[in-house]
Amino acid sequence: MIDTPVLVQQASESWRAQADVFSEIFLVFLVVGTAVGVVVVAYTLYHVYKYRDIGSDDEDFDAPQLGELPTGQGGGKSKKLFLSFGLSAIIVISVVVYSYTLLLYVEEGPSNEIETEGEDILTIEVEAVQFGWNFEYPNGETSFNEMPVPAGDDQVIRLEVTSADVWHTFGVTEKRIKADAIPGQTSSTWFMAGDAGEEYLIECFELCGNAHSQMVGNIVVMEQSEFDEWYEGSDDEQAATAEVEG
Ligand SMILES: [Cu+2]
Repeated sequence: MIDTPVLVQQASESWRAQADVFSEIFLVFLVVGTAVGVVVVAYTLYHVYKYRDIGSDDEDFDAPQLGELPTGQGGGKSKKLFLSFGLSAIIVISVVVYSYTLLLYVEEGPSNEIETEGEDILTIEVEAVQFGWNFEYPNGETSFNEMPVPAGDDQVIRLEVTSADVWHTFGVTEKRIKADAIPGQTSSTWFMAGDAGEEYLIECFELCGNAHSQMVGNIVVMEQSEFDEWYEGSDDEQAATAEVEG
């Protein structure tokens, strides 16, 4: 029913987006929960029908009284009890192990092994301020409220999130990511960039002041070439702006 080792194996082969992991957990819980529900309700209804009051004066029928515990009738009952407890335990433990394994994966994120190979990981420092988002890239490039990232299904974006003033929370619903932004501390999260041309809404998820609701930004997924142009070219732009201003 639930094959955890295979899932872990898939996870290590290519990094799955957090959003996919959470969708899968939701689907598995929906299916398992529905299946258990259908069995329990069907079994209950069957007994409601089987033991209904048909008005017969069957002398053998020993109707249970209020507060009376059911008595065992031979080996059949204890077998049933054992089976139902056993099945419940197997289902519950499988689901716990399965979701815990996936949550560990989400928590850990792309491994250091990949990072040292320099493979497709871009780390962006996120600094929350009242009221907006500062992004700083490895080459010192900065951006406010717009987070350009290069596209790619295997492009991992790692975020190191902190705050310059009060507590905020960096969150992107569509990517299923959320990280506290706390002054003097760093929390990390990550996501897969995905397709070019997409934009994802960044919101502050922690009430942080009177313009909290306007504390929004965008992840802008660009083609690699477009991103490189922005990434390498905007120094000139800044210099140009500085010249004009100066
Ligand atoms: Cu905020």
